[in-house]
Amino acid sequence: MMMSRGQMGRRLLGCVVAGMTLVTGGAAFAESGQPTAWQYNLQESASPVMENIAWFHNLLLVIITVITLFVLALLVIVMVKFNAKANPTPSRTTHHTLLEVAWTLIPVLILVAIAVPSFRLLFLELDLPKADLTIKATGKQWYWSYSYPDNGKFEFDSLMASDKQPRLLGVDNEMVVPVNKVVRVQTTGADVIHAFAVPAFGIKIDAIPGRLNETWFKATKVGMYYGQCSELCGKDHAFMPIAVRVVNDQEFASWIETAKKKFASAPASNFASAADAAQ
Ligand SMILES: [Cu+2]
Repeated sequence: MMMSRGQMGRRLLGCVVAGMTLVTGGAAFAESGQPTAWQYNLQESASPVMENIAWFHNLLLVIITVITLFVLALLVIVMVKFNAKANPTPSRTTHHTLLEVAWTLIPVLILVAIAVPSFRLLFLELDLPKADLTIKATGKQWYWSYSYPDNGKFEFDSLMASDKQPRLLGVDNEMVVPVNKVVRVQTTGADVIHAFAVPAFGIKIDAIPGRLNETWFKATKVGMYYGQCSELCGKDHAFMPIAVRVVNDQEFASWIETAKKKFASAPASNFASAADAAQ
């Protein structure tokens, strides 16, 4: 049975909608806070910024899919209707004012429609709200050091632990933060440029020697969240993961007390001794 053009259009639209649902719903399968096997979508959001990034990503996915299908349809029409066999004597028409205005104006309007939420997202990421606590993350070859300047000023090193899961992401000392609190992360590099990135929080910021960068996140769910150094920084670049444990307020307070004692005697890590420890 032949399908009418309307039927075919509806069926095509059905396929697009089904595909979109699969892609956007795929996040539900991704385990929170870390990459999973066969993952093809973003990690599940665990901060307001990442929720906005995911929303913007899905919006762009819809827009580019519609544009791509529209262009594909035009190409197919041209190939079928206007090939030399089907259309032996081509029309010599040139210029169509309305059409030319339309294909200039419509893309401009699409870009403006994209720019508005894009700038809103940039401001959300870069305009730091009032922070509940500050953590300084220092990138070193090849591990991270975290200090808590407004919670007892202690500092500790966080090295990849090869016996811990998830593989290549587990560390000996995790960075610990309270849930639903605005955490200001200041980053710097002790030797070369590193980058502090945690996908579920939607943060990625360079850690540059001699400079203090800052970003923020508010973790909305307790749990473990993993990230990696995201700037090529030397031979063990792939082995300096970031592990963040999000806990409730009481757990955070008691962790602070333990950490103050545990890391009190630790000398402020200098490069040489830390490099020895990393061997
Ligand atoms: Cu690095």
